[in-house]
Amino acid sequence: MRWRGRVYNYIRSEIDRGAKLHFSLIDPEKVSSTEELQKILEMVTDAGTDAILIGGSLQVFVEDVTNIAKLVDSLNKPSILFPGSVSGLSPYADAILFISLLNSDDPYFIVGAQVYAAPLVRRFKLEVLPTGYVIVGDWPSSVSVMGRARPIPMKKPEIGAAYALAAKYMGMKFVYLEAGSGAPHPIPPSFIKVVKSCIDDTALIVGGGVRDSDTARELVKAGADIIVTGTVIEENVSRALDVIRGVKRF
Ligand code: 1GP
Repeated sequence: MRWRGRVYNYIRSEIDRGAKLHFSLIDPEKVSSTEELQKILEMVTDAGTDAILIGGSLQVFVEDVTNIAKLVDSLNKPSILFPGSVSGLSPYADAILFISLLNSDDPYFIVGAQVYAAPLVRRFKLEVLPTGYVIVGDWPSSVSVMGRARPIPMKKPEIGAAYALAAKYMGMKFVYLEAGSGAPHPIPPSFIKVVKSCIDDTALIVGGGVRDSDTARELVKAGADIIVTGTVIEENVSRALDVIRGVKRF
């Protein structure tokens, strides 16, 4: 919890000095053993990942989230909750992406779950990172199904930009464009470019389907400030390390 209260300033100052950031996503449901996870966390940290996101689309056990947050603490990287539901909250993380799934058809995912979570977030004293979450893609993903989203077609960046602008005007500090975990394709750079040109200095997070360093670099070149990878860490950690190094060398 040593990063608590300093996470936003750290991210903001890195972006302001022109750096691009990488967040490693750990899904508690996919962790096979603590030893294995410890090894992976050490590798992504050594490669330069900037923070560890903890979360998944399904219900999780708070103990699993807490165990991951404690491991991250020992590596001195910020742990940031990325909850798929209220069950993803733990008092041991540094911060939380307090997300509103803006293009859900169900008000529960726009503000309902947040109302259930807010008193816990306060009680746990988590640092809050207000985030407008927008699902993009021409395929169903876990998050679009679970969140009852109406994903924005890849060929309609102007709609993505309108959502992102609305998030900015509502005071959100981050916009997260999500293609879905394990997406067949990441969001195209042309889409990112249109969105970033509208929201200026609001931090733009991009994730879903990023599996190699060249793709990650194209996304940051197009305007992504932060790249998130999850699946490639689970499936091919050496490729994940290439992605991290590619983003950090940009
Ligand atoms: C999912 O954006 C993240 O929420 C990461 O996606 O698992 O495809 O890397 P991947």
